[in-house]
Amino acid sequence: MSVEVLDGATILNFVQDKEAFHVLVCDLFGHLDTNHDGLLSYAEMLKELQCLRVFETHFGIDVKPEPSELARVYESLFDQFDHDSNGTVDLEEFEAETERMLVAVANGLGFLPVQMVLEEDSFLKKAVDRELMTKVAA
Ligand SMILES: [Ca+2]
Ligand SMILES: [Ca+2]
Repeated sequence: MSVEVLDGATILNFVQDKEAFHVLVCDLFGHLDTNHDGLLSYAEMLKELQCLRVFETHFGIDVKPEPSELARVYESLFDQFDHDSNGTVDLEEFEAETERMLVAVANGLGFLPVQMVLEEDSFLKKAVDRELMTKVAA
């Protein structure tokens, strides 16, 4: 974990670099797909869903919910990913929803830089790393 400063543009630039974004999404998908069947089940998604919840806490949306309530939150997040409601998330659904969520976060941040504690493998950390690398290269 590290503390990073980022704003909406950091995230948008990252999402708009389609090729790099796709590679990372595939990477994360493969990482989550522990039984390698090309689909993410609810159990496999749970780790990622928990990261997304960390997000919400950062934005002060949430107060500590009951465990049963938490399970409902995870299920509804999973449903958001599972566009065709067949009980599993395929790569296409995963990429589309990840992009949508990141754009929503970016719009929420706007142009005001904020400080966030980021997990090493999270998308936001990669977005920040990427921005730093572009700046060094320029
Ligand atoms: Ca799987
Ligand atoms: Ca599905």
